[in-house]
Amino acid sequence: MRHNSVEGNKLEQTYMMIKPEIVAADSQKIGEILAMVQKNGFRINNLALKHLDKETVERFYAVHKDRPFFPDLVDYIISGPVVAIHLERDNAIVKLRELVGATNPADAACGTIRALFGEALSQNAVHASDSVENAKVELGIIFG
Ligand code: 3AN
Repeated sequence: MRHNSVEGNKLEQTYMMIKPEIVAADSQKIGEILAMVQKNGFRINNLALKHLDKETVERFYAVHKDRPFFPDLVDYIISGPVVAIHLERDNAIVKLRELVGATNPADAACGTIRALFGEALSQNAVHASDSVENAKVELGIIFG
């Protein structure tokens, strides 16, 4: 594990995904979200506009496969292109989850990405990995 100069702060990788409703809405929203990410000290290691296929999204959300919302979640993510982003900074997992806010935009803290851009629990603007291990799996699925 690499460490940066601040003791105790681990340099981590994470996966962020701007979801289809934002990409379809207008490109200004993508720019605003990327600016928030960069202002918060994240480095963009890889970024791509991708229209994911069903099999990839089913693997990506495999942890939710028995949940009632799984079919709708998969259909929604494949409904249009997403912006797939590989990010890096110290404590990236926690820092990005803070910046993104709670899963339900209605519960997301003021100024977070989901509070600003999310529309509903099922259309919450962005995805952010919830652990170092899951980030590694998700980055592998999306970027190979
Ligand atoms: P997070 O993205 O905050 O880690 P997860 O992993 O619990 O949240 O959920 C993955 C995605 O599934 C969420 N981003 C959300 O779009 C959707 N989701 C989660 N719970 C529900 C639910 N009860 N009804 C509909 N969609 C949900």
